[in-house]
Amino acid sequence: MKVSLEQLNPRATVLSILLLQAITPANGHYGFPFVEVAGVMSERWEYIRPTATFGPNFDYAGPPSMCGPNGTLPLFPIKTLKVEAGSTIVFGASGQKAWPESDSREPFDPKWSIYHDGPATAYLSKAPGELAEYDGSGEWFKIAAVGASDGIQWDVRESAQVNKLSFTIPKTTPPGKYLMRAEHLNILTSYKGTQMYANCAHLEITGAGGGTPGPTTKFPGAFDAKDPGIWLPNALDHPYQPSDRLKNWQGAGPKVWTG
Ligand SMILES: [Cu+2]
Repeated sequence: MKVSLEQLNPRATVLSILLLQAITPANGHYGFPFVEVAGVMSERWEYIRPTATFGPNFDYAGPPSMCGPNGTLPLFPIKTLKVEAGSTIVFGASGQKAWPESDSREPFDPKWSIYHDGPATAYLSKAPGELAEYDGSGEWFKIAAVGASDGIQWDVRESAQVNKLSFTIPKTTPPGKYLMRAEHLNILTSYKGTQMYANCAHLEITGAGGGTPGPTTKFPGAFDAKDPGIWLPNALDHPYQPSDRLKNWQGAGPKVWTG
């Protein structure tokens, strides 16, 4: 049955309007629906598991902590990007363009940049079979943490106008099909705390392998909201002198495995 606004009581109408305002794309935040392939940005959702929304994710302990809302399995079929271990994977950022965001096919906009300040990380998890059927319930290892290389300000911040996150696949990563998770955090002292933005790509990693990735963790399970790698309000008080704590930021979850 279709319900028009007139059929709803006045209180419900006000509530509906407030809800509509809360989900309007203009208020949307961001995600990483693109990857760069041989220097060219992919299509939206070509290699990335679609997510319904780019709204801030506070569910550090639940399934959305893995690949974003609705990212436990692909919402529709996507391609797998073949890459050699040792190469760099570039995730392209975008603001929300439609509701649900998974319906959007807007191309990469190089003028758009991440407008929140905070650290970034990347993780990999090997699928036991096909990526299309992999729910990410296996082991995950961290391959990168991007903090504040000057020890003062996050590398990814509004004033730096960053629109891509680049991560190197460790050279000795065992070959296979992997989910690759890219995350950016928006460090806040207010409201519900740190906001998480995460998306996952489908990768087929080639190469000689030889490494034993670890330590590993699980999603969900790697994080909680008060983890000292996530709840970082003091990191907004930029030090006058470089701080090793910001410079050497490793994030929540396991240590970075470099191969
Ligand atoms: Cu935001």
